[in-house]
Amino acid sequence: SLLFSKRTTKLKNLIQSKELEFIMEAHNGLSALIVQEAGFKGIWASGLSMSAQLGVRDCNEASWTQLLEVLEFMAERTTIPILMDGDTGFGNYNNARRLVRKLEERGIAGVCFEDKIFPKRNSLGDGAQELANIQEFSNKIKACKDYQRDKDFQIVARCESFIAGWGLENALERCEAYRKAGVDAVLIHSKKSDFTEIEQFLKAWNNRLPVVLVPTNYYKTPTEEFRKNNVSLAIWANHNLRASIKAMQDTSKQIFERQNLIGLDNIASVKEVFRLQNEKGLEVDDKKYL
Ligand code: SPV
Ligand code: MG
Repeated sequence: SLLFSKRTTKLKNLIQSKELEFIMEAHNGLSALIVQEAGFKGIWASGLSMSAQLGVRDCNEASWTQLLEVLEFMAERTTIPILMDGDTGFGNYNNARRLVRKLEERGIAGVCFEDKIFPKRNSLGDGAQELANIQEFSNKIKACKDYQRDKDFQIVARCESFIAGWGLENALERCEAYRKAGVDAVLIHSKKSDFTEIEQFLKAWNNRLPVVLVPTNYYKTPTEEFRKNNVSLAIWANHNLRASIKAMQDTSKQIFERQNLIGLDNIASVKEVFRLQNEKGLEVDDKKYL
C-alpha cells in the first residue's frame, strides 16, 4: 500500500502525479523533522541552505561527502522523501553517478542536477553563469539513470538557460535533450520577479515531462497560476533557513544587549527541544533494555 511504499516511490508519485505538489526546504535533521511535522509530503535538501547552515558559500565549498553526512541526519529523522539539490554532480558523469549510488544507500529519494560547470554558483546571484555542454550534460543524466538500482529513484534535470541569459529556445532545446536522455522531470529556473519567462516555457513545453519550479524570486505569482499551467512540483527553497537566520539574529542581539533572558518569548521551550529530539523514545527503551 501507499502507506508502506518506499521513499523513492513516494517522490516518484509526487513528481509524476497530475496534481501540483509542494516540497519545503530543510538543511539538517531538526529542520527536516519540522517540515514533516508541518504536513509537507517531501523535503528539498537545498544546496544554498545546507551550505549556509555550515557557514560556507553555495559554490561547492562543502564537499559532497560532507553533504551526505547532513542528508543522513535528515533521512534518519523523517519518513517523507528527500530530493537532494545535487548541483552539477560534483564532477563528470562518473562523479554524478557515484553520488546517486551513495544517495540510494542513505535513503534519499532523488536528486536534481543542474546544467552548469563545477564549481557552480548560486543562480540568484549577480555573477555570470556558464552552462554545461548539452551533450555532456545529457550523457551525465543518462549515466545516472543507467546506474541507479532502485527504478523509482528520481533524477531531475535543472535547466539554467534563463539564469545564464540564453532564453527560451535554448531552454527548450536543452530540456528536450535531457528528456531524450531519460530524465524523470525538468526544473526550469528563473531569477526574474515575474512569471512571464517561466510561463512561456510551460506553454511551449506542453507537458512533455513533469516540470518543477522554484518560485523564490517570482514569489508574488499566485499559486493558482502554477496549477493552471500544469506545474508538477513547486519548491519553497530556502525559507526555513531564512526564518532561522532572522530568529537567531534577533535572539542573540536581545540577549547581548540586555544581559538577561527576561522577555524572550519568541523561543521554543527546552521541553519542545526534547520532544523534537524524541527523548521520550529513549525513556521507553531504557525501561526495556537498561
Ligand atoms: C537551492 O535551494 O540551493 C537552489 C535554488 O538551488 S536557488 O537558490 O534558487 O538556486
Ligand atoms: Mg542549489
